[in-house]
Amino acid sequence: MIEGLQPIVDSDKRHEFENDPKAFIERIILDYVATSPSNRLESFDDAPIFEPPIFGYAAGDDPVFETFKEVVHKDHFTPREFFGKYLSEVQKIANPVVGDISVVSLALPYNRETMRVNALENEGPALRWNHTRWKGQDFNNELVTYVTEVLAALGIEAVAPDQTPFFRIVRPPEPLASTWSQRHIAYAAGLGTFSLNDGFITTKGIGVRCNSFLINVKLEPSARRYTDHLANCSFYASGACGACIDRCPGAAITAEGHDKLKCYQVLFVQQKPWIDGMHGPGYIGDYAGCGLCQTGVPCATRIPVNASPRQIDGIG
Ligand code: B12
Ligand code: SF4
Ligand code: SF4
Repeated sequence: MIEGLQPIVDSDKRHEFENDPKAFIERIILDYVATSPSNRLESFDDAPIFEPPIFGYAAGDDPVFETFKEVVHKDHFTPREFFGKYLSEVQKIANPVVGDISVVSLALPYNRETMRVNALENEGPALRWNHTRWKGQDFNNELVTYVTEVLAALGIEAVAPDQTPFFRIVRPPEPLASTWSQRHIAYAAGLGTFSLNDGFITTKGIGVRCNSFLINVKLEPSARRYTDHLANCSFYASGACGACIDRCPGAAITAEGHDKLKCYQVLFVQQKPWIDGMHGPGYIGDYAGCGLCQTGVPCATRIPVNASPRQIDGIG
């Protein structure tokens, strides 16, 4: 706990947390995902947006976070940098003494029917995928806010980096990136690897959205059960596949990888007619959401069989 904070504590819940912090965190998140009306597609029979998430953990001082300044962006924060900045600039604690920090990462699988209907599309996203993109991210934001508030009420400091003013998406003309890349965080926390199309493949597949928060408590890190950052993709693991190349309506994916600028053009220009109502009413958000490379592909809902994840802990 941070020096100088005055928690208002529910002692039973605090005890439950101290007894098994991971079990407590997972329980409150799974309950929220199961019961929150915000995790519902109200235009689609109130179906859940997300299935129950999977969880991964990383130590805040894992050296892999330093490497993200090179492989993501020079301004990408380490967990310790973020926590320190949050405590001093948001909580206004002078010279905070921060002890152990852990990273909690979640991957929330899309509802199976959403995956099915988007797989039937070839030029732009299904309406249900579009609602999932925007309402799903609203839910993700609400979820981490809820979790950090529950923890704060127990006197445990926690923060979701992408909900702070320090989070920033880096946009063109700079290469697209951010100061807290959820997929790199998920990689560090053992949840999966990247792929030919840059998408993140977990044991629940590539059809997931990622989320994370930091907590001022030591938690046992998860093993990284892969040899490198591309191991879950068949294209790199065995030379097979490449199915996402044909799925992309904008030729943004080739054997050389994912062209982010082309993808950005598809989202904001090529698929604008979807937002303008040319493919039926009801599309919402700043862009329609595409995701064709994440549906109708062998990695959509699992690690594909001919990828070769192996148990090598701590490599990365
Ligand atoms: C900017 C952004 C975009 C940009 C750029 C995407 C990109 N590849 O970075 C654009 C507009 C193109 C985009 C498109 C989409 N996005 Co987007 N986007 C983001 C955002 C806001 C930041 C991403 C970021 O920081 N990228 C950093 C760069 C550097 O990542 P990168 O180039 O992929 O990283 C490579 C290097 O690091 C390299 N590498 C080299 N050496 C090493 C060594 C190591 C150890 C490692 C780990 C890596 C590595 O490997 C990586 C893969 O090639 C995140 C939200 C967030 N806060 O994270 C969502 C996010 C990435 N988007 C998401 C989604 C779903 C989409 C879309 C489907 C649209 C939609 N419906 O939302 C498409 C899919 C595009 C695709 N094929 O991946 C999801 C991804 C889910 C998943 N399973 O992968 C995220 C995580 C949002 C979320 N909360 O879940 N997005
Ligand atoms: S469709 Fe195939 S090549 Fe593309 S990301 Fe998935 S496993 Fe890799
Ligand atoms: S999100 Fe759409 S445009 Fe972008 S790479 Fe995937 S299929 Fe192509």
